[in-house]
Amino acid sequence: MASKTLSIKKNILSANAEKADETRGLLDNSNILMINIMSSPGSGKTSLLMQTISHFKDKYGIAVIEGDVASSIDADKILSQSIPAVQINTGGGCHLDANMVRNAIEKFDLNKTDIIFIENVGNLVCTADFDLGSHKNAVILSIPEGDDKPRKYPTMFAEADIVLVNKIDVLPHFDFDIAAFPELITGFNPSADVLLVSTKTGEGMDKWFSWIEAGLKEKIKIH
Ligand SMILES: Nc1nc2c(ncn2[C@@H]2O[C@H](COP(=O)(O)OP(=O)(O)O)[C@@H](O)[C@H]2O)c(=O)[nH]1
Ligand SMILES: [Mg+2]
Repeated sequence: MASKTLSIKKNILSANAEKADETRGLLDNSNILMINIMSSPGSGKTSLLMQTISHFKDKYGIAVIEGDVASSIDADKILSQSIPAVQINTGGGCHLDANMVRNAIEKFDLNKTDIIFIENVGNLVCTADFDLGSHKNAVILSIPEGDDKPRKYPTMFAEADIVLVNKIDVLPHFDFDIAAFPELITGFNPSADVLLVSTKTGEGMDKWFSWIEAGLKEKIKIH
């Protein structure tokens, strides 16, 4: 029975990976960078996106895919900045998959798009298992969640291209060992960048913006 379950999971993941690769090809042909943002609920994904859109919207074509179990609260926030946004409701599912993302992408005008951000469903468990066709994975951990989360949810942090430690403004109120944190991440994932940010005060956000622009340049060089 266990081996049957394993083989079904393998089939689902390989069909998903195929669709994700096809999507990456489509985006590469259109010179679009797609960034998948993952974290637990409340760590600051939508806040990060709102600041990022304000910073870049006059310079780049931005589109956003919002994933949540229910509601269109986050897509409505993005739409308030006059940016194209598609809300996906998983109806209980804990992650987005490559098919859902592809259907959402079809709704955007790709000729007017340079960057697509995905706000994945909030949790640190299952989102990282599913390739969505993105080029980069950004994982947010906020200070109140505690510095032990990478050890409890290692897959998420192992899949990250960048780890953003958000809510750095509230650091004095929590026992979060910020000095040891970059080394902890390096242990899981030597190539991940670690940035300390606050979407509230703007601290560190310039480095996040530079990281995005480096990703755009890297894409143009490759294709
Ligand atoms: N103090 C502080 N609060 C923040 C920061 N970023 C987000 N928040 C707050 O955290 C809560 C959840 O943020 P949200 O962006 O909705 O998180 P999401 O669920 O990951 O999309 C909101 O009340 C935000 O105002 C930050 O850098 N500092
Ligand atoms: Mg959100």
